[in-house]
Amino acid sequence: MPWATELETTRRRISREWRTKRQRLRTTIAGGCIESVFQPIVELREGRTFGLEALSRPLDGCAFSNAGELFEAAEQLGMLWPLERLTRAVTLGGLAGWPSGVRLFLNCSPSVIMDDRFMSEISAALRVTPELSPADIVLEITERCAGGLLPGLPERVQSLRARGFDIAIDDVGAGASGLNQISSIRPNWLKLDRLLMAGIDTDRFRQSLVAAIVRFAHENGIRVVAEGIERPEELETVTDLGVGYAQGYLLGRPGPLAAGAVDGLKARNPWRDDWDPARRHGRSA
Ligand SMILES: [Ca+2]
Repeated sequence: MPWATELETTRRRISREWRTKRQRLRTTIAGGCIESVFQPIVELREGRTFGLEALSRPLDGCAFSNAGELFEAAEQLGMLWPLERLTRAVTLGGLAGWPSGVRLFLNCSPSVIMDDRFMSEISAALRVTPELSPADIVLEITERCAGGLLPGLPERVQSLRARGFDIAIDDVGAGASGLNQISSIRPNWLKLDRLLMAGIDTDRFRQSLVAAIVRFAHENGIRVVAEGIERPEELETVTDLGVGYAQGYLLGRPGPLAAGAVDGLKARNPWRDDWDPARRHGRSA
């Protein structure tokens, strides 16, 4: 086959695949084929559930098999706004029975936060959501959007903070969540990526790195969450390093929000039996 013909065939195939993917995405969004599940974020000093991160995943039978594939397609096709609008609506619309005093951690892509519709939309949603006010919500700025720091993002974040929201930088230590982003956004929270945490109990180098982050956070009034904690040894290590909050399968898997779900999640935490916060007297960040 001449190369020009081969090129044209490839171009048409790719174009067809993108059209199909776009159609699958439109169908998913139009059909509302998303559910929200919630994973606990535990405050380590007292061993209590401090917050719940809302995670969205496609329903069974959806055109996408998992959340990663779904959000990747939305980013590629420039459709993050309608997808995240749907996930926020599903999350905020399903808060009946929300436990009082527990914060909601909500993922938002930088491009969505920068959309002029974001502020008015989330404000309107909260006006009809009696369970929560902005002070109960931590907006996690995710690194799903490639391309680094968007122009105007620090100012937009500042106006969200002025309205009462807390701001977290998500996935610190992975991908686009770099030092420049942290120094520009000045977050209230840092969420340390799971890749930084995996096996941290046997890695002195990463322990030293996390200790430095904790010191920096403490000096600047920033709270730190260790993500992806799966083993008691990892939990023990991050606690000893002064990390104040943790999240991961060891502390609770994502689950539906039902009455008593928080207590249920806490009761299933295998580390709770021998948890002794009294012997933890390191500072927390
Ligand atoms: Ca997150």
